[in-house]
Amino acid sequence: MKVFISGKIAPDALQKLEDHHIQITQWKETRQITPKELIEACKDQDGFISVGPNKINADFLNASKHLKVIALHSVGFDQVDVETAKKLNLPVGNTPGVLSAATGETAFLLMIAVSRKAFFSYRKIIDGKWEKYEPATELGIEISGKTLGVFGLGKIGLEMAKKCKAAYGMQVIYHNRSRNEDAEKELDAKYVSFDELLEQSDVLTVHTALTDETKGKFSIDVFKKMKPNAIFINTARGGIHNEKDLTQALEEKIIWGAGLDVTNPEPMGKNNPLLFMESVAVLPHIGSATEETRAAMAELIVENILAGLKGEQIPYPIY
Ligand code: 8YV
Repeated sequence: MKVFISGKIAPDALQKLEDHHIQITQWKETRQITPKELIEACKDQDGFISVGPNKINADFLNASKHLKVIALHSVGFDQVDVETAKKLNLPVGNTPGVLSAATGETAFLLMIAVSRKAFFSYRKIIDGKWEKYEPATELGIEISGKTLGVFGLGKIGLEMAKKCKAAYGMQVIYHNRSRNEDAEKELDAKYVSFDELLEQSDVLTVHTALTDETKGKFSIDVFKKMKPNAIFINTARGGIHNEKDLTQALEEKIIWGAGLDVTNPEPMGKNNPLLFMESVAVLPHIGSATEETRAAMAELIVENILAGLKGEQIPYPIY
C-alpha cells in the first residue's frame, strides 16, 4: 500500500507506517504543495496524510476518489468539503482530543503576553530602543480577578478556562450553541448570550470551529460591543475574526489588545500593522506544536490510516 504525506510528521509515526510495509512518499519542499501538485501526488496512492492547509475540496476529492482514506494532521476540518467526501464514501479522519492542553496553553500564553505588552517590549530591546526608565508609559493591565469569556467552550476552551481560574481566579462566562454542564459544575462557568459575552468579558477567547456561522463573526460591529479594556484572543481559526476590523478596533482603541495564533491569511505578511502594535501578540499557528501533542496527533493519524487502508471503519472520522 502507498501513502502520500504533504509534510513532515513525527518520526515514530513514520516508522509505524513503514513497519506495516507501507510505502511512503513525502513532500519535502519548504513551500506548501499547490492544489495541482497535490492531485498529481495522490494519483497512484492508497492513502493521504494531509499536513498543512491543503484544500480537500470537491476538485481534489473528485480527482482522488481512488483513495481509501484521508487522514488530517489537525483536529479542525474546515478545509474539507464534507458533503463531497460523504457522497464519494471517502473516509476522512482527524485528531480530536489530544491537542486541547497544548492549544489551551497557547491561548493562556497569548493572554499574559498581551496584558504586559511582552512582544512589543521584547522588540524594543532587539531594536536598541530600551532607553530611560519611564514609569507611566507603555503600561500593561492586570488579569487577576477579571472575567474570562469563552466563545466555544469545548475541550480546548475548557483547558484555557481551567488555567485562568486556577492562576488568576477569573470568573468564567461562555457562549456556545449548547450548554456545557461539566464546565458549569467544574468551574462555576456561567452561560450567557453572545451580546452578554461581548459586554462582560475582560478577556474574550475564541475556541470554536470555523463554519459558515462563525466566519467573520468578530467584525467591527462586534468589537464595538466589547469593553474598551478587553483583550481578544484567537487560537482557533483566523477566518473567525475580520482582520481589517480587528486592526481598526485596536487602532481606534475600541478594544485594548489582541493575541492571535491564527491569522487570515496564513502566513501573515511581515509588514502587517498588527505586528507593530503595543498590546498585540501574534504567533505563527503554533497552538498544537509541542513534542507531546504532535506525537499524539501522529498516533491518531496512523490509526486512521491503518484502518482506512484495510477498509475498516476509521477510529476518528469527521463525519
Ligand atoms: C494543526 C490545528 O497543526 O489541529 C488543528 O486544527 O490548527 C493545528 O493543530 C494545523 O492545522 C496544521 O496541520
